[in-house]
Amino acid sequence: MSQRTAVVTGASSGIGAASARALASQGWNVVLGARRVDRLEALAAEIGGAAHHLDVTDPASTAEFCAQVETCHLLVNNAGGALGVSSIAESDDAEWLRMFEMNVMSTLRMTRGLLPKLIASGDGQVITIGSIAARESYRGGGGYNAAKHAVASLTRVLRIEMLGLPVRVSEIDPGMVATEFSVVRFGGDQERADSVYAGMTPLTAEDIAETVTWIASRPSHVNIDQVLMMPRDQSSAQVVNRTS
Ligand code: 8X3
Repeated sequence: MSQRTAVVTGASSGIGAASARALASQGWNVVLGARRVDRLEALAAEIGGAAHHLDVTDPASTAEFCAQVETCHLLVNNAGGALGVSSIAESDDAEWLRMFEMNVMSTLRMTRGLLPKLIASGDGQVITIGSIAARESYRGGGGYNAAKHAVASLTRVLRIEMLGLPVRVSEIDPGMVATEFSVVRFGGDQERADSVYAGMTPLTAEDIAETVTWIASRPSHVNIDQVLMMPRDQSSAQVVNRTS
């Protein structure tokens, strides 16, 4: 079989970079997209993939990126993130809109942009990285919970609309994962970000990447719809054991 191509968004770090590495190690040709092109190019040199600038919050950048992808069998919608922990009463419109751009519109535009190529591949797959925040609401989660719930809805609608077409649709919803996620959420405050994982053992980006490659390697008649992945120390969004 000829080499299959996977596109990974947010591939410069964390779950995106780990997924790109894991897919490449299983023989996939990987096309990496992210804003930090220097990091992307270093990763592409390491794993043998292609790297293109991609700002998933910018429709023109997304369109340009998708046009550079010749064939696509797998899209990993990984780019996304949270900004702050404001209450609803104190929420900031700009922060909410940014989170909807980062998580919802990005997933929509990337998926829509590559869908013709995924269908044309004859055996396409979309794997979207959701979150426990797509399933539960928590204090201070406002904009992020709403955005990830929207991503989950989009994913489920896509699953329905792909019936009869050769495209599988999956969502992985991780709980706490030690990546740059919390550093970004807290505006670069590393100490505050570290405190999120204090006394507990979070998942790693590689743990999620293993699930990406597992889903991607199921036989083509098997669709893994949703996977909820939590660290042993976490049983729900806000119930965490901190004695480890
Ligand atoms: C990240 C998990 O619990 O911070 O998506 O929302 S959480």
